Amino acid sequence: MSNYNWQSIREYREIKFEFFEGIAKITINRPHKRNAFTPLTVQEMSEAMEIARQDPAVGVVILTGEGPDAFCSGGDQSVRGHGGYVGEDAVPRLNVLDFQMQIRRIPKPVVAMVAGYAIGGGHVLHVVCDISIAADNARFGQTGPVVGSFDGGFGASYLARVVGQKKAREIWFLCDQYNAQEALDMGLVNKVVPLDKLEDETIAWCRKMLAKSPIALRMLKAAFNAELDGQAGIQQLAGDATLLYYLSEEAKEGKNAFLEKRKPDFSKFPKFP
Ligand code: S0N
Repeated sequence: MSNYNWQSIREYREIKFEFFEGIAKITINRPHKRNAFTPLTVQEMSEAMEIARQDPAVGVVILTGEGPDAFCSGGDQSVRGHGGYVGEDAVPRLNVLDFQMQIRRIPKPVVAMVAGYAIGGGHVLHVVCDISIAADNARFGQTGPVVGSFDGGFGASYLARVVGQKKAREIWFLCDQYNAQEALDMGLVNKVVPLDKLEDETIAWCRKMLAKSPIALRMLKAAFNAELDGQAGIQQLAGDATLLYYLSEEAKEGKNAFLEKRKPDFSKFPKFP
């Protein structure tokens, strides 16, 4: 039961998508399967994340799972087929990888609110979020080498950036589970709170970020990513630089001169050292 007046943004079959005071919340709504995702779950999360990205009223996104037992237990093994997870159109997909990219690319903080299990592909989802707040009942781990899969993308390389190479290899090679305190100790989560305080704490962190300069947060997220994402990361950071340049009188002079069919006059703009 939430203490907050969440308003539904759009109805979905396998997720909930809600809004409250500048925060969009995406909730995987398959508690009977420990919030394992199907291709449809991921498709719905992708659409919701894109809506959250495009809506200027949204400053922060929370990703979570329904109920106290699981954040997400990864891909739904009962629909795993020949080459991916199979939806109603009978096409095998690994579309969660595209969703991971969306979490990294959205220029707003994404907070994983983790109660219960964050396992397999569900663990990777919290890893790629900017911030993870965990309940004291949270359990973390990878299962790929047990169930016949692996995530060699962000699930391996970014995990290693977060917890270090040795620990990341341990997590994948042994497939052990780690409790919330162990996760905090290895830098895998930002904060651990009692389960009944999880939403309050997450909202408090969101409010702190919402009170900050949105462009500063945007530039910082792009900068953190750019170091790891190579040319794609630089492209995002450079796009943000272009956004800022478009806000300047100097850039507007170029556009105005073109539209007014005159030569641009940049002489009044400073040549910073
Ligand atoms: C989460 C666990 C530890 C919870 O244990 P607990 O509390 O004892 O509950 P259970 O009784 O086990 O589960 C309750 C019901 O939920 C079903 N269920 C749970 N998880 C899944 C799941 N992932 N898929 C389908 N069903 C699930 C149970 O079957 C049970 O149902 P009933 O009551 O009907 O029997 C425990 O449940 C657990 O270990 N779950 C499996 C975790 C797991 O191995 N997940 C998959 C890991 N792999 C991925 O996520 C791959 C992700 C991916 O898409 C990918 C990405 C990049 C590259 C490759 C891949 C790739 O797929 O290969």
